Amino acid sequence: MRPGTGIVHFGPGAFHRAHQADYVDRLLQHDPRWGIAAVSLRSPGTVEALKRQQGRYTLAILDEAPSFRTLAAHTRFFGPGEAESVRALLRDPAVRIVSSTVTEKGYCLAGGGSLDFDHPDILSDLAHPERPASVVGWLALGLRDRRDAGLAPFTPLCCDNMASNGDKLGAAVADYARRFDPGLADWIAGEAVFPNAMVDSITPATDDRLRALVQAEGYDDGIPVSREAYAAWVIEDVLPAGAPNLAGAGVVMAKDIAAWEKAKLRILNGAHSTLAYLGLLLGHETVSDAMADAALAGFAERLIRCDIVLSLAPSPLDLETYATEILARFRNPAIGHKLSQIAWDGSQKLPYRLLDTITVALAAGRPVARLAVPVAAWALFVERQARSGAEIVDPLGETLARVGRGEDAVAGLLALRQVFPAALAEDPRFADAVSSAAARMRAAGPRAVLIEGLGDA
Ligand code: CS2
Repeated sequence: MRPGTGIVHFGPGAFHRAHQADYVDRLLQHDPRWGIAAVSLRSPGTVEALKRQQGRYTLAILDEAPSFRTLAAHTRFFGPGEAESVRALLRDPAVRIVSSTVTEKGYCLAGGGSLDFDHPDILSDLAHPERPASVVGWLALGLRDRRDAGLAPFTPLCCDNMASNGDKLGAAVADYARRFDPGLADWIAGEAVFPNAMVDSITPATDDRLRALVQAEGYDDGIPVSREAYAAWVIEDVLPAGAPNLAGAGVVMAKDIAAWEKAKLRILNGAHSTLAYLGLLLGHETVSDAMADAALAGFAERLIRCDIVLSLAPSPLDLETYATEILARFRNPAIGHKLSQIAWDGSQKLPYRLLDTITVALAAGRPVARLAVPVAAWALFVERQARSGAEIVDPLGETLARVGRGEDAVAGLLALRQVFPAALAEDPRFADAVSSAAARMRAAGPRAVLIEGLGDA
């Protein structure tokens, strides 16, 4: 039976197609109502290719022995210029979930996590709410149409790496709606749920190496994706009646997902960003290369076990085992996960990945010298890119380049309130630790600082 379309997804990039689509592909074996409509309103490439391949593409699982599967979870495809069809679909009562992977920056949030009303997309959406550019604008428009048609809301499901991602999205959509339709804001706040969700699977960007590997297996595929074998998806158990049975497809539905979400963001993503900035300064290319560098791998492990895990206690999870598994996943040589990919969008990633941990440590009166090292490494990375004229892929890219070229890049970066809240940046224990780590890295090199960081408890 041909699957129906019950999910609309904004941002069908590699992560969505390797992770969520794999769960939905399994779900469809039992319940054909939940096919995904892929929406990419800015870049046509992926949706056009998906359309050409009737929604089928190869998922390569790269672990000890590679394996390959064909996924077919997507039923409809919308690119730029198809906004009216997307709007009609969001009004379809069969659509119950509207999910998104648009990266942290795609939600147009200001430092602190609430909607940035000065963001150009939000300004444009407020001027033309019927022609939204942002996901926030789309969700509000779709929910408005549902309300006007007397329908129940769909459930927006954020699948990006932000702490309390559903709460943040819900507040952003309601705050946005309040500017032009307070009744809609109240209806959204009263009727719609925005589940928090933790997503996890290491998914490198598709490159020629993957295309060749898939081709050698006999698949003629322009848009394969790859990931490690490990995958997890934990969703706050608040989906309304009539939602798909995601638990039946391997999703963990949990009452309180904060512990999972924090552990994943601070341990896995925090260590990933640490490996990325330090690894790039040391001349490494991939995560597994960085993990093969004993000083760097040792530092990352020490940071996790002595600093990050403490920020998560008490936790219902077995964090030591979780940390061991993550370190093993980072060593997977079959995944060529580029450090430069992880280094993107540092201004958006640092707060959830490292600064939250630092805030907890400071509140508990613990030292933050080691935790300051990756923050200093980010600053030196920005400085290096800026001074060599290399691109800084980040929504604050131009600002970072200007500050990075300035006389005191570290102080200039710490002054960016979009990244470092005043309470943190103005705490001398933090500011001094970052400046001193940066100064030691400049004087003795990053490796010497990593080795020092292994020494003290
Ligand atoms: C990575 C993540 O690119 C990055 O910044 O840290 O995409 C990471 O691979 C995933 O969150 C793993 O679940």
